[in-house]
Amino acid sequence: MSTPTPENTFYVTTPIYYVNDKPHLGHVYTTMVADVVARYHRLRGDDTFFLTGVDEHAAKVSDKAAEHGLSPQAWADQNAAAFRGTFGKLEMTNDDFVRTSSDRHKRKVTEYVSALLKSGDVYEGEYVGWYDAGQEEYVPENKAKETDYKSPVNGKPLVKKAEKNYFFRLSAYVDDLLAFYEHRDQAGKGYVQPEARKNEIVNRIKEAKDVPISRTGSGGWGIPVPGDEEQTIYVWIDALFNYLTYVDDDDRRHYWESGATHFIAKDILWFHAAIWPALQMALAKCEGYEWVWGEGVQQSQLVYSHSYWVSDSGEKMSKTLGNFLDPAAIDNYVDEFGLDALRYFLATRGPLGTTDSAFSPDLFVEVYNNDLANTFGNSASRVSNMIGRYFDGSCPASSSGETREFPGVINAYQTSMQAISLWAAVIGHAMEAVGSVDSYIEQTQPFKLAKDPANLPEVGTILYNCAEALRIASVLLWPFIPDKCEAFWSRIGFGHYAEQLKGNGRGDLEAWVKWGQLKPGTPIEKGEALFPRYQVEKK
Ligand code: ME8
Repeated sequence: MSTPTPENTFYVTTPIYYVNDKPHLGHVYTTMVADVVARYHRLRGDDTFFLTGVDEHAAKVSDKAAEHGLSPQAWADQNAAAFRGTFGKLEMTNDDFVRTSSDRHKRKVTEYVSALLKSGDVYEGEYVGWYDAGQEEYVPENKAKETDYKSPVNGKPLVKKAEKNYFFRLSAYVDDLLAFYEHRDQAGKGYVQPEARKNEIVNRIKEAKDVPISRTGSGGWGIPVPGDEEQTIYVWIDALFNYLTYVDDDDRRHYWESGATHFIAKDILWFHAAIWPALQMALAKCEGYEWVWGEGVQQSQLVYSHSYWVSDSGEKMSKTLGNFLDPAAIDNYVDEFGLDALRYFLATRGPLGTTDSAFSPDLFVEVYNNDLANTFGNSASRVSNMIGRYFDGSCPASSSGETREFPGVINAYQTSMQAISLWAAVIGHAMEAVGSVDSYIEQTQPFKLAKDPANLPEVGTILYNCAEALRIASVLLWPFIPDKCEAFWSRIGFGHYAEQLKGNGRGDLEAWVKWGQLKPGTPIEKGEALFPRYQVEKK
């Protein structure tokens, strides 16, 4: 095996989701995007690790558990199973599944916080704030001012209260964070993507103060501050460390060292853009943890922060608003159109950039018919039908022996995938190879030529070229629509691609997109339409 380098090792993560409730489209979306990217890297042959999971120690989890008369752990178990189940059904290829209540995670977080206490970057202090006694919570200064220092819930005066707390010395890392951002910008690979989100973060970093990282009164739900059982580590600090706890062992540490790609949405950018790298810098100063902030991390770690799925009326889909597509609604789409159609739609029409996307059922059908049924699905049927009719279902040979490589398409696809421009990769490039098959058929008219048996060698050349171009396109499309590509491969004698990729195995994209691998004489099965056209009922 080759030596791991940041170039051929890839680590991709999603946020770990709160288990106060079941998953919804927003969670499925981020995990799906990470899955497409992870599959692409495995297809290239990269040593890839894809991590997703759940965040359990939040107060809203124990509150919800109490409402249901369950222990926080029992409630977390139930919802963690729902997340795992949904991701499993959607064939996400995560290599592990984080649970923050696992022994592994708790043990490591305790070790990290102990080291930070020792180095002094976590210290004991006093938190002073406006306390709402009825709600048993602090109200931030700006909120308190808005309500004239009265409880927003019961109107009683808020009281100024001081409480023992542990703090993370974020203010000591302001200069290092700014230098890190600068360094990455100069190297042309910004830490925060898309670039447009960076400025607001940099301005906020300049003002950063130390942050409280513990709380009391969690009723034992959470990880205790080492040496102080009364205090629990704040859920966000516990959660951010997941990216490290699950790869902090001899077999997996090289993934961390290659620099993670963290997918998140804009709601949680501050934690990932400022607190997370500062925690890494602080930990790396502690004995035995230098590797946490090594070269590969400094050069390659990045946070990709996408926008929101919103409802038709433009509101963010969320658990609290209850306006999300829940697992049952997601299942309906999968039953009606197939899993690949959902994957394709989310990956190409989702809010990956800086604008929100509305989930519209009409657009879903339109995209399904235009992008999948009428292109890849239709071309695959046409070509295999003609091979069936004129060559008895046996792959013809190219009599001209011409080579029709697609270097432009393939390079552009690779560049787009590396830049996480999924839309450009698939619609701009991979589908271009499919489109070229359609226009080539229109130009050469094999169905007309075939009327004269003397033309069969020429028809054979045309159909060979078509089938081979579709095979190459299917390799590029696999991260997006894996099931249909695998079905297509098994029909054209390339079932071994699927075998090789099974169980998160690695492919060989460069070799697989080379022209001329389809073997004349191979039986080509017609099979059913890969994406049958969806008839919209007339109103
Ligand atoms: O924030 N559109 O968990 P969470 C797009 N536990 N993506 C959405 C979305 C929407 N409408 N709604 C949610 C937490 N998401 C913490 C994270 S990480 C160390 C701790 C996705 O359950 C998106 O990825 O609230 C967002 O960042 C995440 O779910 C928030 O999930």
